[in-house]
Amino acid sequence: MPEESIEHIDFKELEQNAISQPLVSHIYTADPSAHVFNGKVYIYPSHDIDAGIAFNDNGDHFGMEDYHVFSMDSITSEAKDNGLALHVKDVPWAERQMWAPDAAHKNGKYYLYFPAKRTNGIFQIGVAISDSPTGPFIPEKEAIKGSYSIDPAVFEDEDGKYYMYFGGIWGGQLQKYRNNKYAEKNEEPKDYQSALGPIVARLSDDMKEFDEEPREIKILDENGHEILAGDHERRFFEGPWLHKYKGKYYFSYSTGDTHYICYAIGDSPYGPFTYQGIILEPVVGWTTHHSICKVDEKWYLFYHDSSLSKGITHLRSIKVTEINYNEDGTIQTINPYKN
Ligand code: FUB
Repeated sequence: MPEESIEHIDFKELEQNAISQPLVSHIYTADPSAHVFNGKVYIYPSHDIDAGIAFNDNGDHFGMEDYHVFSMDSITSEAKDNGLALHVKDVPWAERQMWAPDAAHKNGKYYLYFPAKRTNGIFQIGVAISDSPTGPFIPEKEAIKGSYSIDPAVFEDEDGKYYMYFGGIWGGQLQKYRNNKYAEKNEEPKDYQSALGPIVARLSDDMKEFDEEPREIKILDENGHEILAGDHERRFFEGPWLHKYKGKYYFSYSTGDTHYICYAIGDSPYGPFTYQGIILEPVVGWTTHHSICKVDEKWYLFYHDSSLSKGITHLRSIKVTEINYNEDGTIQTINPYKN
């Protein structure tokens, strides 16, 4: 992921124009996955650090080592840091790069899902379990069988089934897979071919495995055609999220190098989803990553930007803002910095 030029940014003005301020400022946090468990808001973010690694397109400078969970009594209260929840040194199969996590709650247990690289440099997704939403979490000895790439997001449907969405291209390695199989020679499709889709798999009853072969999701344009790999303003890049609004499934994601959070709507958790538009315009910093969560009958977008670190792409801060739906179910686009 290349570093963008930040020389032209007036950070004082930016802070004044920002629609929301960092929820956490004593450490850097990113990729916030938010959930309401037992009436309280819990945020599962990445914990950004400066690992002293040079910037590159593989995202090696995102050298995160652990997770902290944040809790909020209400959407306007302070985000409390509940301390170390999981460290990479305690995960037997993982070596480095604890990227964007998510969590789920079932039958009194809490499950933290996280991507990390093995010693061979390949990302997989693991699960760690706790009796508390804030951890500490005890990791399973091995990664989830058949998992790959990054950015797990777990959605609980109204029928009690749980689905994991995952995947990210470039540093997230999704371009190396076809039909769930890795090959070093695989690359992104050509511009005129269908873009690579994110992946979904239903989780097993014990929440520790996939209950089925992961499937690729199709994102369609307004004519029912698959979004093409060359359509960088709309194609899936990373950061999948799924929420349900008025009976429809909303799949949202980052477009990576065009820096949008956008969304597509479908009738099933497996898709296909039809592209609808942009939820969040670009933020300061190369990456953009979000979650959507209903708190007390209102819907919120949790996201991050690099304004606190004055534009350092791998030192980000989590934020929250309300999202609004139009009568027809479309989402009003948010500009993170009002002009
Ligand atoms: O935080 C590391 C990576 O940056 C995440 O996994 C991506 O979604 C991007 O936000």
